[in-house]
Amino acid sequence: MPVALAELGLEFETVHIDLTVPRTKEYLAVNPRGLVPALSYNGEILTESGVISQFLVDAHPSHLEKTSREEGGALQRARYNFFIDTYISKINPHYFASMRGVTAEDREKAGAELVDIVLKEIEPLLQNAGPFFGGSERLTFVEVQTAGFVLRLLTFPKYEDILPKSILAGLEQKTPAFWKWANAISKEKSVTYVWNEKEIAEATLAKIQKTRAA
Ligand SMILES: N[C@@H](CCC(=O)N[C@@H](CS)C(=O)NCC(=O)O)C(=O)O
Repeated sequence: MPVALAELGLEFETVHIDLTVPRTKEYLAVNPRGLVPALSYNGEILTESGVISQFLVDAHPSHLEKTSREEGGALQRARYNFFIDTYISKINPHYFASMRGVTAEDREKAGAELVDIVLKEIEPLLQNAGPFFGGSERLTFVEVQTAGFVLRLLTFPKYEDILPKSILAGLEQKTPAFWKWANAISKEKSVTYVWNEKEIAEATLAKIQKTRAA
């Protein structure tokens, strides 16, 4: 969602929610699931980051994605959605598995599987990236929906306790198109402006250590 807001040049006000304590009654009235993000748009409350981004991109036609009525729009949207679905349904389960592994060995094994899945499922879809999806020079809706995961995948192996370091070497060697695409994403201002690496890494490690201990 932050990437969509930045790419669309929309003004917004941020309200921070402390996730280390139970949600307040006020926040549960905004999102009964208690999760962030939520967006208030002209008084309408929207939740679920993917849904919010799709709404913003639909409400503000831009370089990010064609409308379905534009020439080539329906097909472009199908290609974009296929990639996003592939990333979320095929890659993310392995990404989470390689964080949750109880021993370093479990995490190494899941990390190697993750690299193999990127090679099988994602690498073929990025052959014409330029540097972004489908040969685009600017971010597209594909990167809007996947950048947060990609940034985490490139960053967390730097903290050996979160993800194994071998993931980075594996991706660089085995999946050059993914590597180029992911690194291009990680240099974009619209992606990094909300990225506080240390804070996010520490919060993720604390959460994952609880899961590993459970
Ligand atoms: N599917 C939701 C997931 C949102 C989500 O898990 N948000 C995390 C922060 S990144 C959260 O609110 N965690 C608080 C909690 O689980 O109590 C979305 O994409 O919006």
